[in-house]
Amino acid sequence: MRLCLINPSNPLVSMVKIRESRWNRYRVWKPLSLMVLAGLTPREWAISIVDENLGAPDYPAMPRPDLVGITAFTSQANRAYEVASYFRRLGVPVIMGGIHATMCLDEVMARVDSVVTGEAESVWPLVLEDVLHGSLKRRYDGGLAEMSAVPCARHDLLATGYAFGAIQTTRGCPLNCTFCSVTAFNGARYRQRPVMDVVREFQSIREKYVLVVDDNLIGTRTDHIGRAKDLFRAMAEANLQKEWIAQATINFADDEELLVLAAKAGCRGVFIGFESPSTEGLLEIGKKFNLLKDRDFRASVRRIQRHNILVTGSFIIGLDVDEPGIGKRIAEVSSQYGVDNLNVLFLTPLPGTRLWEQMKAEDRIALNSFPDDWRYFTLTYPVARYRHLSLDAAIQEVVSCNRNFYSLPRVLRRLCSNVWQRRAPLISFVGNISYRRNSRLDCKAYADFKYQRGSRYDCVSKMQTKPSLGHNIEAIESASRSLSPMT
Ligand code: B12
Ligand code: SF4
Repeated sequence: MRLCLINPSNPLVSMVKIRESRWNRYRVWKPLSLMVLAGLTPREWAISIVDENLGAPDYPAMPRPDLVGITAFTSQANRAYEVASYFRRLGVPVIMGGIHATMCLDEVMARVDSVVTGEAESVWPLVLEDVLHGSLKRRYDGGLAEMSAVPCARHDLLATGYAFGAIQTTRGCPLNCTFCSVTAFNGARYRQRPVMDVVREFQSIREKYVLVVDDNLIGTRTDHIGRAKDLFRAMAEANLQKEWIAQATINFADDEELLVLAAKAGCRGVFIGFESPSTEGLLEIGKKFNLLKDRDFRASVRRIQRHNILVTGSFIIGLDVDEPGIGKRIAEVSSQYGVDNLNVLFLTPLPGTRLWEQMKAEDRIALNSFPDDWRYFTLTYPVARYRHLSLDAAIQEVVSCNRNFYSLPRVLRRLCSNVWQRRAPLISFVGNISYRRNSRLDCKAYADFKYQRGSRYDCVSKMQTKPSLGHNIEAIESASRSLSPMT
């Protein structure tokens, strides 16, 4: 039996534009979900994984599969439906799973034969049994998996074409920020895989560089951090010879022993969500965690960097507290914090989040013709109506933020400082150049975006009839005024 697992591509995602920027070659990441599913699949199935991010294959030339499994983030949903429809026309049953299928169940059920919601570990073997017996059900719910049931992913199936391997060591996040899907999907309980399972899986990864996909590798509580230390000790003892990057909360900086162990285990970079430069902004999105301990962010970043670990800071533009000038402010604040890279994104109501519920209730989701508009839910397009920023102004803030932070003098200053401190200057330089190039590609994409979707923001009259929902009518009027005639 042939199983074909597919990761659909969205050409609007800047990091998959390899032809336009060769630096993106270092930023195409392996679809771990499909490698985990393959790890759960009995050996009698012949499995192929198609990652469209490396280029869509010639499907008609492929041997006909007996079953197709498709994964999708929300931004990949449209392409997922196209691929599903192609295989269904051939009479091949199509199953979809992952975050979008879980959050938009009805939409997905209407377009595929069967849907797996939640984490797949507890149900995937049953799904395959049902396929073999011709009794595939319309829906399976995996809920939250036991972490000891997470198998070693099949890293051998996607052996070439990637700069980084991928692994997961924990799931879930207790912080439940309003804009983030993780707590809704993976739960608030922080669940950790057994340390030795992780070490063994690391050993099966061929790439020297690895992305640890955990949303927060170290967790927020003392016992979480104790486990992270155990993991790092075991990784160092196993002498894995890997270098890896991960995501963590800013408390990573607070424990010297944790930093020493992480560096010894191969940590070279960490991605931290600062989200907003203001207290009001952090309160608005529910990330009070960043406000604890009266934190000095610059000192925290420095403490991490002293261990030769690069820091990428992530911020959001479009919060209700954000006013014109926020882009420049974020660029300045990030430079003050001393981060090596900056990732700035539009506030995006992703289905299943608290933000989605709020914006939907307030009629602030501007791009709401689904499933067509999902393609813009990449966090690099403004899909909502922001309180103080018109469509043009929101785009302008992101552009000016990137221009400022990734100006050549600033990039060179960071390079010199990293060379001086012998802190992975090459990796940080490649990161800077890649972000710089992608922000330029995004600028071009915004012109098309405004042409194709700009008129959707032009609904002042509709919103004026609902003042009780808390809209700033002035901001909305200015949004419509600022739309170019092209839109
Ligand atoms: C790694 C990661 C990335 C990598 C992706 C690597 C890749 N090619 O897959 C990179 C950095 C490229 C990335 C990019 C983006 N990401 Co991202 N990413 C993640 C992260 C941190 C981990 C995903 C992961 O690998 N998990 C490990 C696997 C094992 O878990 P899983 O994917 O959930 O799969 C399990 C189940 O869902 C299920 N399953 C999944 N697929 C299928 C398919 C079938 C057939 C079945 C049966 C089951 C099944 O089984 C698996 C085992 O239990 C998640 C956060 C999270 N916790 O999910 C965010 C997350 C998925 N990303 C998110 C977003 C928004 C994006 C971007 C749009 C924006 C951005 N700038 O980051 C882009 C879009 C990229 C694109 N191509 O469209 C959101 C998605 C929300 C949504 N509703 O779509 C998340 C949830 C983060 C968040 N804060 O909300 N991301
Ligand atoms: S943004 Fe980060 S800290 Fe907040 S809920 Fe998501 S994973 Fe947790």
